[in-house]
Amino acid sequence: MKKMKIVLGSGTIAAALTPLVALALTPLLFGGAVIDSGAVKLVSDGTDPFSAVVFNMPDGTTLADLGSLSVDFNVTDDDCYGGSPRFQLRIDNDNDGVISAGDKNIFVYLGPHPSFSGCTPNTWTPSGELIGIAETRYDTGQLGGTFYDTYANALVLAGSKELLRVSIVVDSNWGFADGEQTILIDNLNVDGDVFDFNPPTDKNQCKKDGWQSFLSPVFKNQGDCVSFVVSQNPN
Ligand SMILES: [Ca+2]
Ligand SMILES: [Ca+2]
Ligand SMILES: [Ca+2]
Repeated sequence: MKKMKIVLGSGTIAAALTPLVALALTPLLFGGAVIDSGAVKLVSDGTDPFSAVVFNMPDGTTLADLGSLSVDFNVTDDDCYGGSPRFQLRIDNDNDGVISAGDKNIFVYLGPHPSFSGCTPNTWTPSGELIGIAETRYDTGQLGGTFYDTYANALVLAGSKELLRVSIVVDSNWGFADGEQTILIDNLNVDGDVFDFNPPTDKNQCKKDGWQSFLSPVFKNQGDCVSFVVSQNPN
């Protein structure tokens, strides 16, 4: 569920006047991640063993606040393996409000349960909604839980803790003879913000900080984004 901070004035209807526009999340490419034909190509190899798309979550977001999480993925080389690909939920376990050494991760594995390997190659596969599922895809080992855990128990262990960062990770180059694993991702949904990694086609996509969410091309500001849309749609 999106967090909306509503400050109630004393006996007034201040809340009704507060614009209820949550800022869009901004995806950050990490390691060998690149935009490729309107998707993100996550490569794990000798150069970049760990590739990811990373979202720093708004201050005060708890694990329980995360209302949706899903992605379409396509294993192009070689397979799902060794817990890759996965979502990685960074929990502020030391309660200091920032990324620090005392944090812990919950992992949410993709691919066929329970091995999380044997993915169908060169095929777009939807993860389905991962929030609220009963399937034991949540690895809460770092928080004192188990490798095969449920969403419900992840909430028991850390639901009220701050969720600092959501990442989708590919890092199993070590598991393959050629030392390389490649997975494409698209239509990534993090807490209701859906990223299709396509360029903007409408000026409205540039507004309300929307310009910050585009990775190919990258924009300097809203005006830069609007100019791009206009240039692509001269009529
Ligand atoms: Ca911390
Ligand atoms: Ca390979
Ligand atoms: Ca796309």
